[in-house]
Amino acid sequence: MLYSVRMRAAQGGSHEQGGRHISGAERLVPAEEIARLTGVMIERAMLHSRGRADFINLTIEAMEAAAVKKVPLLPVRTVAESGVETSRLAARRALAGFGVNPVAAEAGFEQLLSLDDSMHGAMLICSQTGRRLDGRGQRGVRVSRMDITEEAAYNNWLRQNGLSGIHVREALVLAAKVAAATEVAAELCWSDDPEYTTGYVAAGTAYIRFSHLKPYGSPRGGRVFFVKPGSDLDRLCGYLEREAVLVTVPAEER
Ligand code: WAQ
Ligand code: MG
Ligand code: MG
Ligand code: MG
Repeated sequence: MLYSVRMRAAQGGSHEQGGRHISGAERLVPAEEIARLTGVMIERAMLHSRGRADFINLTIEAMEAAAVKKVPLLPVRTVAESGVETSRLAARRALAGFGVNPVAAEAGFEQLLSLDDSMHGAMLICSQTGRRLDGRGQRGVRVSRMDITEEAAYNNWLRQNGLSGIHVREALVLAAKVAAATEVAAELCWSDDPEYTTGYVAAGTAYIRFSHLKPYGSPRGGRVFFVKPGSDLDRLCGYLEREAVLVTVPAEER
């Protein structure tokens, strides 16, 4: 049996009461790991660089093991650009390469940059028109119920790719789940953690990192999922929010 363990933390009350989002985490683990993991999650919420949480929601839920879907990690590469403008330009090019209309990419950047504070989830934006599709406002769509299959193999894979740290470790898992949705053309993301400037563009074939998608010190970040026209949004949200996914390390890269 696997358990979905989810934490979300806010300041100034709960997310529902309009509290400011501080941090969140999502894992899928066997029973014996729950106690240690929840301790780590709570510590993280209390000591976060975005501020001290005064509301923490912890959810632990058993998942039907037979319903767990497997998807592979995405091949990763890094584009090192020292400036924010050059990084964003390179990210726009990557989005175009994944079939996102430049008008929609522009709208995605604008919507991310105009957030006055961080959202809890992601915005769904049409990959052709740039129109916001989810109608969830500041809450957005929260991807949930995912994890890596084997920790040790993942650690090796990260090391081989020259990657380390909690941000990239979690983002690669989330991006693999999102990119596996046929409705999603591409994802654009950067962190809301002030000291973390690296962001990425991901799609079914690649996860491309850009070293400066925001200025150092900015607490503004977010995620945009560019959705193909004509997609079934209920099916997509059901998959992102509720279907359990284990992300696997490709056999030839262990
Ligand atoms: N589902 C949907 N959106 C989410 C989720 C989720 N589970 N978790 C976070 N977000 C959104 C939300 O709007 C956050 O404000 C925003 O993303 C940023 O979240 O080096 O750490 O956890 O390759 O701060 C990317 C680069 C790091 C990693 C991203 O995001 C790398 C990161 P954070
Ligand atoms: Mg996070
Ligand atoms: Mg896809
Ligand atoms: Mg964060």
